[in-house]
Amino acid sequence: VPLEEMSLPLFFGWFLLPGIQDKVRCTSMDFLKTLDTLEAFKKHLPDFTVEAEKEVDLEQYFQANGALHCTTKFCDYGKAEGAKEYADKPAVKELYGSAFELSLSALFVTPRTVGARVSLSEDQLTLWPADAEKEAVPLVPAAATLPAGSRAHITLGCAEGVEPQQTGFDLLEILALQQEGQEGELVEEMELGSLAYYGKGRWLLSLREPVSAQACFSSLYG
Ligand code: 2AM
Repeated sequence: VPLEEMSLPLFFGWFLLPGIQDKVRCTSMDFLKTLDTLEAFKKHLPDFTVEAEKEVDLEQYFQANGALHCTTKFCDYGKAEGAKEYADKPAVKELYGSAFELSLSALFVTPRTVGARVSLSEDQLTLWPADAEKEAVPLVPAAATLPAGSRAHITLGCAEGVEPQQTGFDLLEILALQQEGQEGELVEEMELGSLAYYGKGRWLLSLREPVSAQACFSSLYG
């Protein structure tokens, strides 16, 4: 990347503090460990992998990398549409470097990604780009009708060859189904919350107790 394009970061977002990163990673591992032993998961395994496997080790299936964060705006060093406008927003300038409490309300797993849904507060929504959901419309048409902040998530892992930005699309797909009135098939009450199946290998665990995660609003140059 040429130096003159380096004035804008790769992305802005909330970066989880180290202690809470470990906690979220452990919670996610526990969930994956339990999920792939459930009869219901085994029953729907053909929806999950195209290969005629009898079992899948979800902890191996997903690769995690980097510090846990919730992206607000992907800027691509200024090349992404609206990057400069976002960086110039008064809220972004004012709140840069501030601490926040993110609320993680659900975990979800698809054949492509595993992630945590972040339920943004009114204050946090001031940092959310207006077009975040609309950008997803070519892939998830119903995203146009979902409320701002619906795409907010933390990527916890991706299957081989899958880009992290897929996590947000996978979340939007599940939320679109919910909005259409599909509650998912309630599969099991787990210790962490209730697990529902949305077809095509999509699982959502609504956390009984949302996880509160301390995070710093900042950016990554990469
Ligand atoms: P993520 O937010 O779903 O994890 C660096 O690649 C970070 O920017 C990742 O966290 C990634 O996905 C996010 N990202 C990459 N490309 C993106 C895009 N086009 N739109 C939104 N976020 C993107």
